[in-house]
Amino acid sequence: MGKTALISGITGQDGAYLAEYLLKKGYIVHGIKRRSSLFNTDRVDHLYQDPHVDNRDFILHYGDLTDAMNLTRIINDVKPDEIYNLAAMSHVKVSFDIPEYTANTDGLGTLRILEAVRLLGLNQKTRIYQASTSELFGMAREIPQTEKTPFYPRSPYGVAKLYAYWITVNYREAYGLHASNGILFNHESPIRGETFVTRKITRAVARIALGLQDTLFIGNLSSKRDWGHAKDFIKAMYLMLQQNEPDDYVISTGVTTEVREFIRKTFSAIGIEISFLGKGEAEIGKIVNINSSLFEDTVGKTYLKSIIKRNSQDPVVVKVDKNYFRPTEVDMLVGDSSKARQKLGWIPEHDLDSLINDMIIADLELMKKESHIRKGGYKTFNYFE
Ligand code: NAP
Ligand code: G4F
Repeated sequence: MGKTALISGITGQDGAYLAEYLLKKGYIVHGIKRRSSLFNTDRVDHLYQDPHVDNRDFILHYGDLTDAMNLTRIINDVKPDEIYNLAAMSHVKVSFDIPEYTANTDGLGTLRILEAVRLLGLNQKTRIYQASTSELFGMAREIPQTEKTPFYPRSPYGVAKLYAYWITVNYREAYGLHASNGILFNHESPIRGETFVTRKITRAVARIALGLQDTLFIGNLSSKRDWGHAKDFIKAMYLMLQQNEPDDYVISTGVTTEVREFIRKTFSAIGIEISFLGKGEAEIGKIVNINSSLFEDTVGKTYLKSIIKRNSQDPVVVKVDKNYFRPTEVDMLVGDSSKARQKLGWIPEHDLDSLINDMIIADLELMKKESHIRKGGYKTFNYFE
């Protein structure tokens, strides 16, 4: 018999990759999805199995991290060997708009899962992974950040996750739960939420290349992040729950990059060289060269003429919009994941260039569909979030 895993946040980026990974390992995967007025299972639709079929190994349950009774019932029904608590209101900027909801979901939600496992007497059976975050380091007290670096969160999201981190440690120490925190640095992918900065950039660059959008409006260009690939990072979650002892681990690539550089690299991956001019809110990103053969290879010959024409009329493709700035910012994150590499044997397979490549290729494909839809006379929309 394979193991049984329960994933909260299965419809999110990490939940989808983790579900796929565990299914390949022979797990029966249960997931918690929220009720929504539109289908919200895009990222796991390829794993979906008809509920009328026997012996399914992928099963979804309606639930919400703010509903303790519902979580307790699901955990009691499933009696999982492993719980991966990935559900969260995960957007740092949005957490300033909905701080109480964020605290409830990201902070108390974790408590609800831990308490359910304890009350159901599953302490010895069920191992728990808590999705902690490098946002805990916030105004980072040292460079690079390790498991021993003091926390200094800078957003309602970071503060809620701080509670979740410590309540996980507390349940481990108080009740002997096999509960581990993965302190994951930013990880991205072609299925990253569209409003996180990397995906916002790769989508916008693809749209600009295809003539669907003129400008990328962006916030703080100078903040630095340690960006890895989600496909690498979910493997670390699994590894943590295979250890004899629970523990807390930093998961990161060890390389930090400015938002500005991420934008430059993304354009460059499709043959568009841009340079940044000006300062603060007046900073702009301007096309300085187009490598026609690289553009043709990556984007397609059909689109070359229009990008050249557009460049001759208006080469400015990036503008700063202060609405994307945060009340308090995390300026710089870079992690030291030596402990995970040594104890878990975790080794990431992607670097930043391969991540960007993966994302821009996927977004070009996606946006080409939109381009065809427009050419067919139908309406499509720009989202500037
Ligand atoms: P994501 O794409 O935003 O997915 C979040 C998931 O949580 C979605 O399935 C979402 O459901 C679900 N969710 C939100 N509120 C919920 C609630 N009240 N009850 C039940 N489910 C709820 O996030 P991700 O990037 O996969 O990240 C996974 C986890 O790792 C999150 O806890 C995040 O905070 C943490 N983390 C992420 C990173 C990163 O760089 N990606 C780094 C460190 C830590 P819907 O699909 O219905 O919205
Ligand atoms: O992509 P971001 O929104 O991610 P952020 O805030 O680092 O949070 C992500 O990583 C955390 C791990 O450290 C996770 F815990 C969290 O759940 C989430 O996945 O922003 C990255 C940086 C920030 O400094 C932000 O100010 O990019 C800057 N930025 C500049 N312009 C922007 C924009 N961010 C967004 N979302 N949109 C912009 O237009």
